[in-house]
Amino acid sequence: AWRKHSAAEFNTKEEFEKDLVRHIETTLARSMYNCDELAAYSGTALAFRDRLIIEWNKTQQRQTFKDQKRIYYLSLEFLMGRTLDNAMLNVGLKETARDGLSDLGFRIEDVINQEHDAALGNGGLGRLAACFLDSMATLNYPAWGYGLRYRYGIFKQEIVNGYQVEVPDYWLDNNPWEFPRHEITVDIQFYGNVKKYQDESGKIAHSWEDGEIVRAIAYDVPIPGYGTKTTNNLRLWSSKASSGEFDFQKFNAGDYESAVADQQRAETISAVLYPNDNLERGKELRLKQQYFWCAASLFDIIRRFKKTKRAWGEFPDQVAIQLNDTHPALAIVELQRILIDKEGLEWDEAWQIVTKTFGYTNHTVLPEALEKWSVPLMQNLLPRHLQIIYEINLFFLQSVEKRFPNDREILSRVSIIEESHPKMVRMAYLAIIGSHKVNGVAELHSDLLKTTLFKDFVKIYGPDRFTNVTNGITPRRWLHQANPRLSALIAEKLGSYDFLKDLTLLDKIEAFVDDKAFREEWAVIKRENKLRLAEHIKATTGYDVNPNALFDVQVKRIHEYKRQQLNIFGVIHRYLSIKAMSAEEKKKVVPRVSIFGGKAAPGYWMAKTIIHLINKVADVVNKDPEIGDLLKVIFIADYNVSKAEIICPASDLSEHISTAGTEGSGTSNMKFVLNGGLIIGTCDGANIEITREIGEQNIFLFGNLAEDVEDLRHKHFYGDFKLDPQLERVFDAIKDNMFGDKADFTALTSSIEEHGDYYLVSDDFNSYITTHEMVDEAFQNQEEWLAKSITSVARMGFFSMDRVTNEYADSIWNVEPLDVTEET
Ligand code: 26Y
Repeated sequence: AWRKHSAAEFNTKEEFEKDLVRHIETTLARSMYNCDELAAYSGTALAFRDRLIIEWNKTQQRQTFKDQKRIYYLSLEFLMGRTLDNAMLNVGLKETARDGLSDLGFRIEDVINQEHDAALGNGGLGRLAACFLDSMATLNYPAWGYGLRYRYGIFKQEIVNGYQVEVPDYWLDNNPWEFPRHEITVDIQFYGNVKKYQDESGKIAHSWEDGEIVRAIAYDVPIPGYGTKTTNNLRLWSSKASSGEFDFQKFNAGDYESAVADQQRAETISAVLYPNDNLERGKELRLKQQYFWCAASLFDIIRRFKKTKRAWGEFPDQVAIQLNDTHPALAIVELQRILIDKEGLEWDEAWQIVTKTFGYTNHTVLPEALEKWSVPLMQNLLPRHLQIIYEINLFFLQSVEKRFPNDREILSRVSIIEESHPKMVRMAYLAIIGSHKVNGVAELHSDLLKTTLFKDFVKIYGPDRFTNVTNGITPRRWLHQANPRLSALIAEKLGSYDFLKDLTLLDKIEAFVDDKAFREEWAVIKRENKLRLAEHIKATTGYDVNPNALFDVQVKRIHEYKRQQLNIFGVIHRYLSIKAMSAEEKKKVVPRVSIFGGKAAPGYWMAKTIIHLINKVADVVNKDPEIGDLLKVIFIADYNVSKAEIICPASDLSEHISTAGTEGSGTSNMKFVLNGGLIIGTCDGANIEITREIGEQNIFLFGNLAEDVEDLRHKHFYGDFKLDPQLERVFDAIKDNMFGDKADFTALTSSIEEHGDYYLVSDDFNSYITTHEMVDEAFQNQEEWLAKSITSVARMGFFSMDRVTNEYADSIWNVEPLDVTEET
């Protein structure tokens, strides 16, 4: 009966308008007479937020009452993007809001565009975490995300004179989607020292003393599922100085300045997301972030567990913790520390609990992305944790020695401690040893883990600890929200939107691949989406692009292994070829727009050079009267989730061209195909499984295979290297200063010509160019292209994040969804 009191559950346009006006006039204290789009956004967000809060509270009550095992997803990154559109679609009231806003003189699209992206992540790993949250809620799993509430998310990228410039992303001002929980705090300790003592029973015990305390404050974000009542929680921790005696004394002693400095130092911990993607830097502040967040999250999880009054042995039956890469690997050590130092458990019993609780997901085999922390650094910051790591390592190595008594080498290879100067803690090894399951993110990637990086551990633990769960994407955001018209067309053919909850139902649209009206609509939708992107390009770059041209897109973080340099060299090759053509020959050219987007880590010089080259090529090509509409080069600044929602539906072809064996999975490949775009790609990451699902006639694969990469690199290293002649022509143009001062690009060309071409750009160049020629030919037959597009979408069901979530639940977490049909 108490539910009736809530005024918040509008269902009609009129009720929505009432709520909207009430929020604008009271919550925001604005007048409807000068209500701008921003106020309309805030009012709409608050009206929907009210609805979410009610289901959120009920979900938390229901989950507490049912008392089942819960999933805790620990990730330093959650690349959420915008929330309002998603919330409207999830509760099924977007059209109601559209009508209501229109009555008040607003276009819903403009209102939605007022929202700032929540960009607490770098790229794929962070977006995967966001897709997990969406799926776990949609499938009614009792699940919490835990992360950091950065004051600054990933920087905003501006392009000035062709160079990337980083601008801070201050996103928190009037963000309606978070709820500060000032009463939920945890005090976190750093530095200090370890005292040994005898407890009452005479046992040797340890206590971690002194040091410095920083307070963690919880901020909660509701995560609604699609078409379900379940609204889960994402808890983000913010750091603040603890208001202990210490400060109080300083204030009273008149040392105001140093008290404020302490405060600021504490707040620095959650101030900024590290903008490195796949590039480890070993900074102390980053280690502080990791421990702060792991310790606060574990304290919170344990507090919840203790309320159930269960024995510690039942902890793994109540709690599954998933580690998103090694960033939260300290949680393993922290749980062991709490169990033995605070709860008095024996080592072995505690360690059993720990390993049953954790699962570890690896996202990369790149050596420069593997986390290692210097032992002296850790000794200073987390002295007790370092002791425990040594202890874990000792017991582990003893067991290895017993199993392989005649293999001395294996001990140093698998030791958590690397015997370098300084010694380093290998976080991936700690994560493997402390978890019951380790998974890679695509078949090839998981196989490579087992045969290369973690080979010794497969020998030690057997193959069962290692598994694969190929990544996926949420169809709610990446089809329904990003491409509403395509979603509606599919729903019309299938008779419902059920495919958004069971993406395998998409296979039923294959029956319409020859249906003329359906095909025409499909083509119209792609064209509209291209026009929308063309408008964005015009507004942001000033360039006009021809919507009939082939839109060729590569958007992702800029990294040498992802090979944007291969793409831009290909573009230069195309440019030179067109320039050499007669007027007759030019008539046969398929017009192209080459679209790039992506951020470079601020300290990654080579990546910044690639961005610079792309922009310089754009300057020259786009202004060349001999080229006209035949080729345009566009760099879209500040690629992020909301831009991806515009870009993915508008591509004809997207590029996923990493050196074989280097990309964990890739997930944008899935987003593009799901939106009816074709792919040019290498046999890498999930491209391989996409090919298996959609058929090799529907994808443009090229390049050397992963199995050949080692040999090729070896050959290069011993001087057996010949620059591809077509690439040489491209380099000659660059060296002729065609794209500005050649000196700006020497690093890029010489990394290939002189320094071993580690990413095999030259080896793959010919195959890449030839395959693009096949793309051109295929594009000229629009009827066949359309058939490929429809067939591919129909076969993408496997890549739903819901399949991924269920696989983790079955094979790693052992967690069941919670029945929400009956009212509790
Ligand atoms: C250690 C630190 C510098 C670091 C920070 C961020 C290391 C790695 C990362 C991010 C990695 C990442 O985004 N990896 C991507 O994860 C996706 C989701 O599994 C994969 O699809 C993609 O192939 C992989 O590069």
